[in-house]
Amino acid sequence: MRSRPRTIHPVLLLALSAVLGGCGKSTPLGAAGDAAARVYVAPGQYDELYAFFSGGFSGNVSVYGLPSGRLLQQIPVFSQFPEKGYGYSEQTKAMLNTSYGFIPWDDSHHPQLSITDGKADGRWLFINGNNTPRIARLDLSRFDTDEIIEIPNSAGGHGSPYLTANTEYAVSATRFAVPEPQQDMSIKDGKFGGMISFVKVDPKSGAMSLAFQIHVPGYDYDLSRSGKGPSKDWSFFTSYNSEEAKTLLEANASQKDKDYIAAVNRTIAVQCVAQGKAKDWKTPYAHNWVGGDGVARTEMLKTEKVLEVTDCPGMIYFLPTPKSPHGVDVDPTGEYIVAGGKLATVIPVHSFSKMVKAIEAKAFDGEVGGIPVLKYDQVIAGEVQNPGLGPLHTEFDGKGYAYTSIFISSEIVKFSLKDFKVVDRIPTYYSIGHLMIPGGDTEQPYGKYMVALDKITKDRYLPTGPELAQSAQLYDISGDKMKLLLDFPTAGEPHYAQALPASLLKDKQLKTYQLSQNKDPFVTKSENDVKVVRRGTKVDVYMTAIRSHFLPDNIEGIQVGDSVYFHVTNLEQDWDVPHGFAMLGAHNSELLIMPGQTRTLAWQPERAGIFPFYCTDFCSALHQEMQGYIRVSPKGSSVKLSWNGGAQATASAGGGK
Ligand code: K7E
Ligand code: CUA
Repeated sequence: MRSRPRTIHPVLLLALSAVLGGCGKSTPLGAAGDAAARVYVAPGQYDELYAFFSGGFSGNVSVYGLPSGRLLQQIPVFSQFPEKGYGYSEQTKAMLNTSYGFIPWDDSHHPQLSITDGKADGRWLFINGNNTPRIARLDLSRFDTDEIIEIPNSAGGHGSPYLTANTEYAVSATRFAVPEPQQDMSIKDGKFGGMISFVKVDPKSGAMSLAFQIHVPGYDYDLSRSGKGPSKDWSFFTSYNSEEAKTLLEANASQKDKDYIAAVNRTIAVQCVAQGKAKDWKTPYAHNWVGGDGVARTEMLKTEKVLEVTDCPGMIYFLPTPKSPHGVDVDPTGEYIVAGGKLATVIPVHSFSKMVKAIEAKAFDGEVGGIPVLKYDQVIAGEVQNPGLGPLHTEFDGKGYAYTSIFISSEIVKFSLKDFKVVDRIPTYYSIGHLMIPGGDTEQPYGKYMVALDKITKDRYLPTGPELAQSAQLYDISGDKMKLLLDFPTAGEPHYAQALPASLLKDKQLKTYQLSQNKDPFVTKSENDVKVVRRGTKVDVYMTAIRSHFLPDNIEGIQVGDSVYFHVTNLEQDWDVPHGFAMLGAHNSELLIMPGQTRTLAWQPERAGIFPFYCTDFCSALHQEMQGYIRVSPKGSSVKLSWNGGAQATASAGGGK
């Protein structure tokens, strides 16, 4: 959630204002005495971990080194990103296609590293788009978005893209109940529904495909985690608003003492689908991916397999959970399912083994929407007393302790999974949402560090107008007591993050694209091959870039009303030598072209004149000389098409033959 205090119960607002009301300076800094030494990574030295942060409403992912907190990279995912030409170049535009058309923005919350044998394998990063529900897959040898699949029959893909224990599936749950399937109906009187989706991940290629969906009651499904070890067949989804309120949810969705965690047995669901128990629904959705030619394409799909809960007994149960739960997190052993009830006074911890017994014994408190409700006292392992106000998310250190973020009272509590007693607590600055322990959601936490992802920074940094920095904090969790090490601002609003040891990624980074392997349909592999081709009003410019010139760099015979495509191939085969390309007056961003890669900028000249273009990336001592001109003549002009460079050059333009 973009957690302004508006989601909070009025009574708790008082407590909130007590925390945030002043400017918070009364809280001592509380950093560890040796904090500076613990986070100092000397110039030229590498960090110990890569950390991937969601950008929230930036729609992207940012990459930091830990423990230094140094920003290493921003990876565009759901939002156009002019710095890299992402969503602007012809090769990348299709990544942002949806059934609603081209959507150049989303709200990304939950990065998930691919997992093999219970721990991060360094292959892919998945992340959800909330607003127009989507899941993206990024390749971690290139730090690039390779695939985005839209989730149909969904509104608000928040509980996503949480992975199953071996990356078999990524899941998604509808945050907003809507008519299922979508149709015109009264908001007040209409019966809305929810949808839980399972997206299959190909174990070799990572390619995603929608496997099946489960039509569930119209609550707000919030977050998810899948089981591990003994619980690996199960996925858990929190829901709130079991009141099914349609208006003023802050009060109307907070009536009941308990909402539900939905426990879904994936194996039974898969069997039901195989037995033909799912129905075909017809909601269009887009699947976008980068092909072997480096060009993104879109397939519009039309059919999804939807299971009704009553058609697949044993597939889904409800665990009553106080109160308006947000996070649901499964410990490394797969036994404990920890919920974060935003308005709850305790942290409820469910037991997987008790849940299985309760299902066998049919210990139900009736059912809702065809889903059996398990008896709370038959599934609860324990309740953490006095955790603080507004527990949200929990991660684990693999040594028997859980760490829960507490939003309203701005702190993290550490509790023992043996007796559910709080053993330590430490302030955050301020209003923590998620927290992250590297590997802390896997079977083998890396431990050592913990990161708080904060909503509000107030007085922590130099003020910057009405909007202040978003922020994260790094803690040392290697000892009994948590210790604050570092504050660092983040790009975008960090909801969640994941981290893994640098050794898993640093030696497998792609350094250049092989020019000889470039299969872009408009590649130019040598300066001999540069050319300009007109077909009617469409003009294709086959251009090359190498330190420190473009070819051709003079083109005449372009006319107002043409559609000009600059297909620029970077001929460099050295690491870290991208070239840029930008054109005066283009309704577009720059291109940023990696070594060996081709990128295309579309340009519609609107007036006659001489238009310069240039390289935007400071690539060499003569970077400022890396420029050229296009002559644009009025429509119907007799100026002949000509250019310089290349075996077929017909250039009469300056510098031509
Ligand atoms: Cu708690 Cu969107 Cu995971 Cu924000 S979410 S905090
Ligand atoms: Cu190429 Cu600057």
